[in-house]
Amino acid sequence: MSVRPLVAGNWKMNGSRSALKELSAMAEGYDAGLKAKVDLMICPPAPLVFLAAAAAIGTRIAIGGQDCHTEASGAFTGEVSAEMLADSGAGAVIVGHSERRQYFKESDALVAAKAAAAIRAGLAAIVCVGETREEREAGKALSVVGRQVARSVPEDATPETIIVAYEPVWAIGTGLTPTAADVAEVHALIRKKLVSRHGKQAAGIRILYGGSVKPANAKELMAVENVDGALVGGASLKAADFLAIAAAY
Ligand code: G2H
Repeated sequence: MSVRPLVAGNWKMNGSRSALKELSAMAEGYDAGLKAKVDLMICPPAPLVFLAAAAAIGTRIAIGGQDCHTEASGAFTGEVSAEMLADSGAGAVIVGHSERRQYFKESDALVAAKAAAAIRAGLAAIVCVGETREEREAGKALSVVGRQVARSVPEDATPETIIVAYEPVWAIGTGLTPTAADVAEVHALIRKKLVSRHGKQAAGIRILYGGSVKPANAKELMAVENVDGALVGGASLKAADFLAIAAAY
């Protein structure tokens, strides 16, 4: 099955209203040639989602959140629900990013509940998985990622509701990337797990690679089988870099 690729930018806790000029520059550079090949999404910090979504109207650049609560509303001070993101104009939300798993102790079960909340709100959930350096060195990368996929992706996943992002923790923000062969091995495993649990339609679920994706390595990474796009952190903050990565398709 041919899957339309997605290049999604995760701005993390970076950016202010002035950063929206980068979004405008991305929209300007997202020309007909690129639009024919690849979908684009930017996930700014929560306070910018509404403004980014307004700025993105008519550009075909989707806007996503970076996290959500499992409940739609209630006494959860400081939290943002999937419904609120949808109401602000988001079309997707990242859940289970390794920084959430590591610093906020998010479990697979919580990530699955957040993904289910996203679907409830009409958002696509970008479910992140990935092994630590210790796990890779111990030869456990495939078992860890397989377990995370099985436990973090909700039962009713479809290509419209779920995107999986493989982000080896040791590659995030470090400049290190796995070899193309290692990426191929993990993405093949993720595809196999998705199809065995969610049926043939799961061949259409996009599996993104994330972790130090840059213009210089995007072509090689995006050419790997079962890599249906990228989740880009640092290099998504500047329009020129982000567009160069998208152009790798
Ligand atoms: C991984 C990635 C974005 P970076 O976290 O999700 O960040 O590209 O900066 O490694």
